[in-house]
Amino acid sequence: MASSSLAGKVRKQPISDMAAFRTVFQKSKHVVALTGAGISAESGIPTFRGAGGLWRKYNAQDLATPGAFLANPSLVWEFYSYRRDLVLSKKPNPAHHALAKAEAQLATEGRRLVVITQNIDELHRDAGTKNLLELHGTLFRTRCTKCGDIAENRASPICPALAGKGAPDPEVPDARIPEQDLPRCVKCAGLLRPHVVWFGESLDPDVLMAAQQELDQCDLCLVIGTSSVVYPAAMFAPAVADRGVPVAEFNIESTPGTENFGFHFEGFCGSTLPKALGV
Ligand code: BJW
Ligand code: ZN
Repeated sequence: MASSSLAGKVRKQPISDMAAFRTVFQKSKHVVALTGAGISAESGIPTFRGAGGLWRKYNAQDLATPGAFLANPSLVWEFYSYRRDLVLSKKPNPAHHALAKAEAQLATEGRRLVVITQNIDELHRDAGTKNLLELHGTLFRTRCTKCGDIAENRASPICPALAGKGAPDPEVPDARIPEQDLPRCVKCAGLLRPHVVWFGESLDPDVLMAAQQELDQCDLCLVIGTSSVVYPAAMFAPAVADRGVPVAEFNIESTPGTENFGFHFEGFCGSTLPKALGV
């Protein structure tokens, strides 16, 4: 294993030895898989950053803020309405299935695999993952901005005014839907918003605590398809590595987290992950 000096610390370069990883995996009793947008890329869902991260002329991360919703709820609803419809037409891919199969297989041996995802597309659930923590919420729940009611919602369109709206092409004009015609609460008629976690908002403390417990107890961590730049998720795997637990990254490129991890498997996770998990 090669070493490098970085900011005064001697770091080992991650290795991509699948046989060595398999040995670690077979001995592990409690595996945490931390996933991001890259795991759904092969299902046809754009990632948040990079080439797929533009919707019309906007960066996805500029729309995923409470300020953007306050300033222009119509625009933000168009963005989420588009993504809801897109996701409803997509299916889990071999990487989602590999995690679900591995979870079921490990369970028969008294071992545990849990998925902690930053994704809001529910594709892990669709693949059959049971041990699932969704850090950033889901596209298919709404929350009332007035009374706080949280409700499941898979309607397409979510309201008549959003029918046919939300096209991603840069030349499409914003729909400028009046607020009273946007999704409204059935209990109090307040304006609904997607029940997701935007920048500057706190994560659900119960979900965060449950994730922390899994991370504290795991003896192997997989980091799959995330750019590892959004906190608090970005600090989870480095903290696990700091306590000497093996961490394996699956990504098409290096990330700011890579140098912290023992294994790095470069490539499409729909190919690398099933091999790594032997499913
Ligand atoms: C493949 C592949 C293939 C492609 N196979 N791989 C500490 C320091 C600095 C800042 C902060 C900090 N703590 C908090 C902050 C502020 C902020 C933050 O992190 N900012 C950073 C950007 C600097 N965090 C927050 O505000 C969080 N709240 C919080 O911490 O509250 C307390 C607090 C607030 C403020 C200050 C301090 C404390 C909330 C974060 C919520 C993030 N929400 C979003 C939107 C959700 C709804 C929606 O989707 O619309 O979540 S942002 C967006 O990023 C989304 C994603 O879940 C998240 C992570 O993105 P992800 O999944 O990594 O996707 P990409 O696109 O970035 O990467 C894809 C990867 O896949 C790439 O690496 C590709 O290479 C790879 N890939 N195809 C394998 N086939
Ligand atoms: Zn309400």
